[in-house]
Amino acid sequence: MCGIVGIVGKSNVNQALYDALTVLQHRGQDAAGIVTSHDGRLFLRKDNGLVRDVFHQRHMQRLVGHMGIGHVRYPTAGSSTSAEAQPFYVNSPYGITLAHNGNLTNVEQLAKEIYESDLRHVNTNSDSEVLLNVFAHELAQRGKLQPTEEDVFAAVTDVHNRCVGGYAVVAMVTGYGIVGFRDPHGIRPIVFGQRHTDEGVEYMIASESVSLDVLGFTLIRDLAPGEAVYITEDGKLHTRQCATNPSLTPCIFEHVYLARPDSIIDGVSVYKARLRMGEKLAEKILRERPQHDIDVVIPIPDTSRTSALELANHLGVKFREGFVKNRYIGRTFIMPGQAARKKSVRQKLNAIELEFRGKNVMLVDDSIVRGTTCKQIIQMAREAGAKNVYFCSAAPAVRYPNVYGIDMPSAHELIAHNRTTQDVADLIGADWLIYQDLSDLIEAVGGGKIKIENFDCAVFDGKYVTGDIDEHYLAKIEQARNDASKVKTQAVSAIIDLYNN
Ligand code: PIN
Repeated sequence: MCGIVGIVGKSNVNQALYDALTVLQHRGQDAAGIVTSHDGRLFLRKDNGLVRDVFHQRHMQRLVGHMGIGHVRYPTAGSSTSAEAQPFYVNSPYGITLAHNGNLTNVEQLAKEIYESDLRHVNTNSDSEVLLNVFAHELAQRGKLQPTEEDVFAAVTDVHNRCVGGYAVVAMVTGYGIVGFRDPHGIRPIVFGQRHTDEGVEYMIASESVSLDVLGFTLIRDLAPGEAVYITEDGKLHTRQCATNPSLTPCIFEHVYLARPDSIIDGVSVYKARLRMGEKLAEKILRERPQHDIDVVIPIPDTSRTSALELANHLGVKFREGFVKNRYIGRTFIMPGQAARKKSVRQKLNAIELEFRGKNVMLVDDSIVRGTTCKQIIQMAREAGAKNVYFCSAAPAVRYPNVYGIDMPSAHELIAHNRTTQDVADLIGADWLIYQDLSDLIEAVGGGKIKIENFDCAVFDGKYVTGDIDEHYLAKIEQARNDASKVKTQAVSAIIDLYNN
């Protein structure tokens, strides 16, 4: 999962890009980058680290220009080296830079084509650099000295024809404009909006609407699946459907915990979706145990708080803050390797004993992935004196890997893979475990005012919407994506090697 942003403004956009990336920081803490364009020149700064650490005064001063793009990275199939921080750059045609959120599932085939047919060199293991080269190649095929919006849209159509997977992209064509586009299934989110200034209208394209809000832009809308938006350097906006057979199947996991609750994705408020998740969970609890003995509902901060609150309301049970989070420690899952992950939970969360002593507590989390964190949290609740520890997951059991750009563990690392609810309850040490039903999660997200019927729910049901994922592919990523290979930063090349052997 990554965050992307692009701005075409009326004055220098460096500060606005920086601010937007800070707002999108939850989507990736591994690396950050900004590139701007001024007088036909590019200015780029990218490195590993948080936005606040990557950009210093001297970098910001150099990032001049009225348009630019930015990226925050959470490593997916790629590696953690600073060479793989985004945006990526190719000099031909025009000088194109690109930032990508998602993952291409046919990257090995594309990498081969790029090398053997397009005669292009790719210098990293990142599928985003592959995507950039496909786009650059297709734009170059138009053979124009000055690309028009028709040329840019035709190149996006060709990208759709060649690339498979989840991708939300912003790319800057130096001296011409910024294009944003979304894969034909609309798996990853991307929105655009505008703000009025004395000098005229400015446009922003971003992963989440919250970055528009915070910078005073108004949301125009989400890009439709397969659609592209092109904003020329002089501020003219064009949109076009570039895919032949688009269908909206957005990633439901964005609503579970990836996105900020104050974002609106495909017209759905993430916050409201989470409230509805809590309501659905309460209904399930009442169905399973109408005579339950829950004394108190306690969220595991922060994401689950919204659902936990509504769950408690619907049960008519007290909602209490039983855990305090140290906000100065990074998200647990950014730690490479199991040992570090285990160690950090206690550094991150502390229990308020008086909320646990002698009580039957219902802990609520957004999801159970590896199960390592929640196991320790349940243990902490017991040590704080809880009589019974029940556990609720606002998402269904995560049983399958993600292949569209969320850094999920491989199947064997998922605690619920090939296990029943009771197996998981025993393993994490819960006296009672309740998972959200998938139909309820779909209803919670897609059943509000804006109706969405189909989602990418592959992590729950193993159905991959791009239709190209088979046992062979999953076996490849199983090998490529274990923690060791991530640390060794060889994931994509491992996939390519495995494919070739
Ligand atoms: C919470 C993110 N959320 C917490 C990620 C823990 C699973 N874990 C998924 C729960 S937040 S475990 O966004 O950082 O607030 O299954 O590995 O134990």
